[in-house]
Amino acid sequence: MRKLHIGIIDLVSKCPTHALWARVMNANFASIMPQAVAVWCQEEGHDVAYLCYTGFEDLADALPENLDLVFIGAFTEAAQLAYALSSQFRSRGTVTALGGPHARCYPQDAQKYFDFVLGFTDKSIIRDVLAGCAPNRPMGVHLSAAGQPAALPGVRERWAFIEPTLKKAPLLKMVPMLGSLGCPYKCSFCIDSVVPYQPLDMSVMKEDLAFLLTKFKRPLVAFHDPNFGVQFDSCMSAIEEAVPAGRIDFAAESSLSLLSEPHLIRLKRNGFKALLPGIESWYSLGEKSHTGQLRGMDKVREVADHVNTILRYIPYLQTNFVLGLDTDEGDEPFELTKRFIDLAPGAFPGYSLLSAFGQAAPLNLQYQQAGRVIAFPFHFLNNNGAMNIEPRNYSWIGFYDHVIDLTRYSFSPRAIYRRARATGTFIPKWLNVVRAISSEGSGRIAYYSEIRRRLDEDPQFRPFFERRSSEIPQFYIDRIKNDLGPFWRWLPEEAIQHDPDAYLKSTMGETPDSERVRLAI
Ligand code: B12
Ligand code: SF4
Repeated sequence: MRKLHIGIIDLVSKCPTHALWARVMNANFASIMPQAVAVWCQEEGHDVAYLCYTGFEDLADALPENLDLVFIGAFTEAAQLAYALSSQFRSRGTVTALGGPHARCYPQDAQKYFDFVLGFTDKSIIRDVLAGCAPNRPMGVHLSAAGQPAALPGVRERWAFIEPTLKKAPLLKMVPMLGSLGCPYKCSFCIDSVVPYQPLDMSVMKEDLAFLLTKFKRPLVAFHDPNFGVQFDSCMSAIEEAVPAGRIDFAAESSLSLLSEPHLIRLKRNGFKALLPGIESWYSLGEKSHTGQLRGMDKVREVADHVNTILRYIPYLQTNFVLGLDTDEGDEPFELTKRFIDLAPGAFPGYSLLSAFGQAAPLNLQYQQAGRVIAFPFHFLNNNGAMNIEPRNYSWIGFYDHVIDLTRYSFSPRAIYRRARATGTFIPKWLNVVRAISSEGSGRIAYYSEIRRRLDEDPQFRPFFERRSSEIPQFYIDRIKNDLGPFWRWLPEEAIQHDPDAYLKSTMGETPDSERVRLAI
């Protein structure tokens, strides 16, 4: 096979940005898979140019012009940028392949704009793309392995791509690693609820940790496991065998049910500095938060207690909530979250608006069946730019009023001050303040207030939000145009739209209920 010139782009940002938080953190959010794909392509004897796009690079010039093949990794929020890039590359004769969360969630849509769309990806899938590297148009080919890969290149093998990416991070430098894939829990809204739990080879993890100790005085590792620590003892033993106590700092997403006090003692001893557990709801998902049948204020007290215990061991804690779940009704869920903020002031609250990412989760089929999914352009589907499911128990105006009120409460000067006081060490204190005063706090309050105002005043808003019209409000189109800047002209006109019910149609051959009858979910 001839030697191919291959480009690999990891779209961490969906557009150019100047935000302080992005400057400090985006390079730390690089994905593992584009680096793994780069390693595999090199192993097959090809030339690779890799770019992690953090929103500060000149995308037009960052890669060589004469590429045979380009792989783009994108979240759904970056889909429109990815589509525009693909059409620019195709115009130069480059074959394009899309992988990552967007390709997994919206393959039918992505096939219209890419020659290859990749779901679960292992080395043999990449070999297939390399061997068949030719345009597939108008519809790209969808390839997916039967499941998650059994092994992935470790840090040592990915280092040639990690190092230049971390050079862009001015302060914290987080090395992305994986200890496991999938999850044994079954949270119905989650992409991993149907992916079997699978630990990765601990000897690779040990080698990688030892390798990192040769590269940094004090490495910082971010585990990308969907639910870190499911096999807690073997994972901790591997760390203890490879790392002298406290020489590496770690961050991980882990569920509350795994964070018992004995586990916290061991996590602290082993250098864990940041944890991101999901609470999601005060009325459901008790298994994950280890609160069983507890509901409402009882669950708030129990979880706040647990979170305060965690904060005695772990300096940085983000607690994740989903707003707009079907189990929520009236003021209570929002008021309960405020009480939680009062009772556990040191935790940073991460809010996600309920979102159905295409075929990410089985539950999305039911939302589509019920005709509740709204075709907000992908650019806004990042858990806060838009909520693409009509809330079951709120009007849109009522819902946004609650979301704005809760966001204001969470990022008020009083809450920021209490969070800073309850956080022991400098970097976590500083991160919490920057997040609160930049895009996540004040930025979101301003954005949600604009949406709320337009729900009253913009004649295009309510019909679209209520699925009475499929015409995307000009407000959203103008934003995409503005954000994409020079790439706007490469975005195919129809790529602003997508079919919000494509998953349902692909699996059941059904159209959603055109009479808009609500099904009980
Ligand atoms: C770790 C994680 C993060 C980390 C690291 C992100 C990163 N850059 O990788 C952090 C905390 C930074 C993060 C941030 C966000 N995340 Co996140 N995150 C996850 C999580 C928990 C695990 C993903 C993971 O790495 N798995 C391990 C890899 C190996 O498996 P995989 O993702 O399934 O990938 C397979 C294939 O998709 C493919 N593949 C993946 N990437 C690529 C790239 C190429 C080029 C190719 C060929 C193939 C390929 O190969 C893999 C092996 O089969 C998932 C939820 C989950 N449980 O999976 C959410 C998830 C991916 N995140 C999600 C979201 C929405 C976000 C945010 C927008 C949240 C926010 N509002 O800030 C941001 C966006 C960040 C960004 N733009 O980079 C959504 C994505 C939905 C979507 N369609 O876009 C998910 C699915 C969670 C959800 N809500 O359901 N996230
Ligand atoms: S515990 Fe987390 S990763 Fe596992 S299914 Fe639930 S939300 Fe998904």
